[in-house]
Amino acid sequence: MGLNYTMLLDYENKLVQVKCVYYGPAMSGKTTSLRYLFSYFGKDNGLESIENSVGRTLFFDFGVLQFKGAVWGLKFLLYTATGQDFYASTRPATLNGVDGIIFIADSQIKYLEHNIRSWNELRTLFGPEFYNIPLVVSFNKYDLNNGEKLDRDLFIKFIESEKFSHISFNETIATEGVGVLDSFQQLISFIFPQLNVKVNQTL
Ligand SMILES: Nc1nc2c(ncn2[C@@H]2O[C@H](COP(=O)(O)OP(=O)(O)OP(=O)(O)O)[C@@H](O)[C@H]2O)c(=O)[nH]1
Ligand SMILES: [Mg+2]
Repeated sequence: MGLNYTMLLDYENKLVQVKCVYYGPAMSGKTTSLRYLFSYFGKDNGLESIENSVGRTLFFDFGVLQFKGAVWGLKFLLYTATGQDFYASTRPATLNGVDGIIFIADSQIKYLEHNIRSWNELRTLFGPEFYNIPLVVSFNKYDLNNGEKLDRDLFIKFIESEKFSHISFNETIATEGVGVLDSFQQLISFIFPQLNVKVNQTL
């Protein structure tokens, strides 16, 4: 299908605008991760979520975080794609124009297949361009010990990580915010390799 990805430069307002999407299987912790990020930057009300009555994402969550640069500002449009297959048809629209992806995998071995299915869907949506998109894989729910953990190395091998221009892996506990900021920082450094971006102050 071939989705576009283009960074937007707004010369008038001196803003670089990028779009990042949290993607992954249902219930892996995408919304929780993005909520944590917004609350970390003191923007608890900055995230719009379209949810059903039991807190599952219907279409997406969306919010904007803006950071100051010396001359140019950075504007991040942040989305989560719904993990529920019932709404799968909305995922390509959420991904369109994406500059970077944080793939939230579920660390529980029993969800290996869900992770793989979601990953394969993502790869199919992009085709060969997939490997050029900056990507961070977060093995989330790392705190859960009620069952075997996903074999990280096996997953990394399965996705043929060596094919990517920019990919990294980390472990997160979204409910406690552990590793969530690291994933975001890592993605930024992939998108802006030349910049030493420190996202500590929002506009
Ligand atoms: N123990 C634990 N629970 C988590 C973690 N991250 C998320 N959860 C819980 O997992 C459930 C699903 O989290 P969500 O953030 O709604 O998952 P999602 O990926 O947005 O789900 P969909 O929008 O339905 O695709 C919630 O009950 C969260 O509190 C984590 O790191 N550890
Ligand atoms: Mg969600």
